[in-house]
Amino acid sequence: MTTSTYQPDTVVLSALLLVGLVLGGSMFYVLVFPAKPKPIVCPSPTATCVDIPSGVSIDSHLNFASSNVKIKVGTFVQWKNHDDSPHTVTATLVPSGATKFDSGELDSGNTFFVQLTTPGLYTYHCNFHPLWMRGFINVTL
Ligand SMILES: [Cu+2]
Repeated sequence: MTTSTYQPDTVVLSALLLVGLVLGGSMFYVLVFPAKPKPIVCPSPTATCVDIPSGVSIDSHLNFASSNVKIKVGTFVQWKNHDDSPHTVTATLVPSGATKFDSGELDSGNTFFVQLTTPGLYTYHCNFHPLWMRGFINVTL
C-alpha cells in the first residue's frame, strides 16, 4: 500500500485561481473595451482644421480648405468631410523618416486627424479626385 505524498496546497491553488481570474478578467476587459484614439479639439492651439468643402467632388475649382497649412512639429491636423461624397486624405510625399498617412475612405461628416512629429514638407491628395484635391502641410520646428 502506498500513500501519495503529494498534497495539493489549497493556498497555492487559490493563488493560481486568483491569478487566472485576474488575467482572464483583464483580457476580457481589453477585448470588450478596446482603447480608442482620444478625440482632439479642433481648432485649438495644437490642432489645425482643414475642411473638405461641399461640392468638391464635382467642382474642380474647389480643394481642401485650406490646401496649404503651416503647423508646429508635434501638433495635429484634422480634416472634416463636409461634402456628401467620400474622399480620402492620402500622403503622397513625406519628409524622410516620417510615416505616410492615409485616412482611407472618409465618408460624409467624418473626420480624420494626424499628429506630425517630423518637420518638413508633406504633400497629400484625395485618391478619388487627385487632379484637383491636393494639399500641403509645412511642419516647422
Ligand atoms: Cu475627393
